[in-house]
Amino acid sequence: MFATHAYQELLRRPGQLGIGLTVVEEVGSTNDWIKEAVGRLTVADRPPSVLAIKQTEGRGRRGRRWFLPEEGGLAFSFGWPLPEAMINAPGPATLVAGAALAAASHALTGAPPGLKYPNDLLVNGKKAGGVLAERANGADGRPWAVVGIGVNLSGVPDEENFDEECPLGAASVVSLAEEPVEISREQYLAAFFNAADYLYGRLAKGDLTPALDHFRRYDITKGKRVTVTGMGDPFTGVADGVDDAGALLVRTDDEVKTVLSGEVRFDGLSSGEAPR
Ligand code: BT5
Repeated sequence: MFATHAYQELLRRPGQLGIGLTVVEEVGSTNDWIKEAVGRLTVADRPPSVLAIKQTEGRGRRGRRWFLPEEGGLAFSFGWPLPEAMINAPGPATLVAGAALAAASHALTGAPPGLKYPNDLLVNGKKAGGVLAERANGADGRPWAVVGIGVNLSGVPDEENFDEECPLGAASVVSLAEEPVEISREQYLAAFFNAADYLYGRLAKGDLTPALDHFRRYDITKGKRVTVTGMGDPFTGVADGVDDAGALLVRTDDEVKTVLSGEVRFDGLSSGEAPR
């Protein structure tokens, strides 16, 4: 079970994100749950957040799937009202989630994880968590970011979940607790929201700097040869970090490209595989 009281005690106040968390026993996708909740809210309402004990239709990006381990996994989502200035470019809201994920993981395990642009959480080159950011409209028509996060705290999904369609197998999936570190869902969730609350608060004021600092600290994309798809013709180059707007810079033979959307993979790997 999830100890809501213990979790609330760990939340730093006066936070906004993560307060009033709803825990649901079973849900298709926590992102869909938040989308529905957001549809009833206005920008003045407290951002909703939800944790699923069991998630049956977990989604990854671009139609891929996310499997919540039977035990030792975490699947949660929250809504964040997009500030006026970000309505057309919600990308930074995604980057912030990755930064908070890395900060929470580092604080609780004592070991720095890696972030693969835009926000895969990696441990020893294997995937331990991911972020799915979407958009939804509130009751007043204002857009919200809907941010969903899956983390393998101490368990990994069954190998039988992975097949040809979903190729990332046991060899490239990892739990945060590779070392025997006990991290509870309550601890992790509170650490995440404490970091996220600060970073999103700054972003709401137009300041992406603290999130960029975090991202750059854990960025393992920089310096790697990458192929970018989903932005017109695929192209290959060397990742050169994120710019001040949170876009990935990729140096090709003749120019520096700015990647704000699209799929980035390390060369030599097929889509969905984690880097080595
Ligand atoms: C992601 O997608 O990494 C985003 C995952 C977001 C999941 C959360 S859970 C709560 C919320 N509600 C939802 O419905 N979703 C969000 P992507 O980069 O597309 O990676 C998907 C790939 O990760 C798939 O191809 C799988 O092979 C692999 N995968 C699935 N489950 C995994 C797991 N538990 N650990 C590591 N890799 C996994």
